Amino acid sequence: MSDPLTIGMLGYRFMGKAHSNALARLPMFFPDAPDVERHTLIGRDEAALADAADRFGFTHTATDWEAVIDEVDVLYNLGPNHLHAEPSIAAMEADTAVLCEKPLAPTLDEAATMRDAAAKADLPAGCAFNYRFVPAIQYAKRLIEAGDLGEIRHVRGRYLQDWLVDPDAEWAWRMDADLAGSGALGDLGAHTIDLARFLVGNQVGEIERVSGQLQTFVDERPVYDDDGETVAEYRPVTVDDAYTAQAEFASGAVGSFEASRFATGHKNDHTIAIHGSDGSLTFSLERLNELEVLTDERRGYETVLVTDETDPYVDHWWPPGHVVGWEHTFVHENYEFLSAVAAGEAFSPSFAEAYQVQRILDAIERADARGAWVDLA
Ligand code: SOE
Repeated sequence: MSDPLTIGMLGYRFMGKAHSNALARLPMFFPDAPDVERHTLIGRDEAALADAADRFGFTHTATDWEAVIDEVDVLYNLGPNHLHAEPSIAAMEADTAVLCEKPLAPTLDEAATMRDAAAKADLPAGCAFNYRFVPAIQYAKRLIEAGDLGEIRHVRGRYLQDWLVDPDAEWAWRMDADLAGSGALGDLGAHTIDLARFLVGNQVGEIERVSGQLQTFVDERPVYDDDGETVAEYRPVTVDDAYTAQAEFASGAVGSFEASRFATGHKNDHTIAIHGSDGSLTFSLERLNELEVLTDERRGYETVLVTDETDPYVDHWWPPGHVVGWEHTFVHENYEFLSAVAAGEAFSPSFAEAYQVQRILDAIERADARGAWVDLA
């Protein structure tokens, strides 16, 4: 038996929990996944780190990522966006595979450096676009690639949340341009653009030009004292709260994309709709087991419950109709990524693919700044 792959994980909050849960689930549900050891959890606050390591099943903790990257086989980089480039590049230089959260980097230049380092290292370097691993999304890709929708004409994607509607909602790193790069555009739009490329890229080619509009509705936010009520200070919001963009694909297909943190009533509404000459489909994350499919012999959409044994990943879980959830996307993603690492094979979405997403995000920002379409071709 080969030694387990040792994991170093940078970050122990939301994404740390999601990926640790995935690692814990793998041996039970994906017995052919490589063995892994949750080795070192990395963060700054020692007390919080020790508590998280205990809950997430890590045997060691470290406050310095540089000391860890040589010691483990894989780095999970789940830190804020401004911490994506340096530890990921250093890990690859130390021959350590990397799974990095999205968007790849705050800026296009940093994303390019990460892409180049990955190409040089020739290791699996993956970007954690987890929504590719929803069974219904993979089922949709199969339909599109089998030609069931005919020639693809439209791709529409929106990612709507409402956690910033309240002007008293607390400031966070996601609202700072230096730490995050952009706001709704990078945090949410990156997922949509990646899904669009994943689903229809083989049919319609790359996005060749974009328009862009970015808007910030509340330009400063409170930071609260420990009591959670007294405002200690206000900090500026230097990123977008919402964006919209139009896109033209190489084939002439038309894209329209938007995201917001101010879409009252929408919690995590990531919807993608695709229309072709012979049919259409719509996926919505809040109903992630379903796909709305319209084919040319029908007058209306059919709701397909994508939970049959033959559907992607479903045979690892429950009988038909025993639905899966958001956390399962991370299990599937970790399964694919770790299998690629163990086999020494490439993983998709790679840093190179995530760089292409970043090019589009960057062009949308430039289009907004210029007030004109930007060419990418
Ligand atoms: C916050 O807006 C967030 O957690 C994103 O950062 C994730 O990528 C998305 O999946 C859910 O919303």
